[in-house]
Amino acid sequence: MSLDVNALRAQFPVLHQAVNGKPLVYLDNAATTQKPQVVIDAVSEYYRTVNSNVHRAAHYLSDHATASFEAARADLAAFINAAREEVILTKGTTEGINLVAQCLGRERLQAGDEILITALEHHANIVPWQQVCERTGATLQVTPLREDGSVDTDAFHKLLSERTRIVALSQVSNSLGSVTPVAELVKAAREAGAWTLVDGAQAVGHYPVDVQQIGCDFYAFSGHKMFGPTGVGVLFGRRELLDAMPPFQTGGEMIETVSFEKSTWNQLPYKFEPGTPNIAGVIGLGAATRWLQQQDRTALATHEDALLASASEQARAFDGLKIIGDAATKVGVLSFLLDGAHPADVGTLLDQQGVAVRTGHHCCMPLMDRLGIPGTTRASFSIYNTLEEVDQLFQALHKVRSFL
Ligand code: C6P
Repeated sequence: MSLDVNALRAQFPVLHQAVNGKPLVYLDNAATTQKPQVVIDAVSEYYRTVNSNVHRAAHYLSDHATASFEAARADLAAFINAAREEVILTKGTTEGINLVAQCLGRERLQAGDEILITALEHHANIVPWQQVCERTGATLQVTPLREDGSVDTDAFHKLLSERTRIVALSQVSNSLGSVTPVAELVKAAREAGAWTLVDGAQAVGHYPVDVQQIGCDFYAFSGHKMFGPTGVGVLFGRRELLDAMPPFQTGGEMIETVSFEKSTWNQLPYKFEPGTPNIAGVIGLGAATRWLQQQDRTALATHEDALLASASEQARAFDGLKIIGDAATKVGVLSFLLDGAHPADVGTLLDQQGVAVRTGHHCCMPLMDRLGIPGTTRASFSIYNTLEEVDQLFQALHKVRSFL
């Protein structure tokens, strides 16, 4: 069944506006996706009807808020095929990775150990591991990319050794769109005896994710990249590992008992959820999850593939445009450079025509260094974008070229 994109777009209020006097063409979906009305309603409904704290239920409102909050966790668990107590509610991908780096990396690694990442990682999947290395004496190994911007899996297998204790990989690159075969690499890493973390920030909004099928120990993602609110996300972790790890932050909620002499920790997942959580955000993310599950995911993926195929074809035919990252398997992202133009200027001139893109290093400075470029202009697509919008991007780019 083909997708009714207009019916889908009608559910996203923010898309229906003019920007700089032009209809908005929102192509910055890798930074954050827009929110459907059901998510906006779920957040405002919580504040309008049951606002109260969770897990402290001595009254009706708190009971209801707790039920909605925990229902969201159950939906998120089903969404990625995990057990409920393995779903830690976080602020987002960044916090999830920091949690693992701090509670596993810093605790268990020592000099001589290695952490293996790839050259296309976002800063969120580099800097926390660098910190682990600084504190423990471990070293960071970086898998290079092939010419087309995909992870060089042969090099990965060569870098993997008995010294590798942690492997941390993005499933989808935010700056190039390359898809990494994480299940294959995770399997090899586990056979080598390493713990594995997958950064799913750019994957969850594009296709179904099954952490059992990937086989990873940890999987981190952000709600705002899958049509949910900002400031909320998930860290999936294998129960036995989470059980064995010390807490991340301490305070209320995450304890079982506290005395002035000693404290003991709450059961999973609460051991890793100190303080009052982002209750409205979690409830909104639950609504986003249910909404996404109700869509025809195959039709959405086919539509997104068509958007990227059209964008790539027009990019290849565009004089003076160089695509940065042309891997055979890509989702959602067209990164490029225009001859003689700085990406920031291209972004500004596109914005003047109502086209929203991101420019710069996309929080991947080491990758840009390796590519020898200051950054790119990045158009990133989502399910509600249309083929006409892809055409509008290129019409706007023709104007940009004539201005420059
Ligand atoms: N990338 C982008 O424009 P947070 O900020 O915690 O929700 O997500 C961090 C993050 C981690 N990994 C990857 C692969 C990401 O793409 C991101 C966020 C955005 O590309 C904002 S920098």
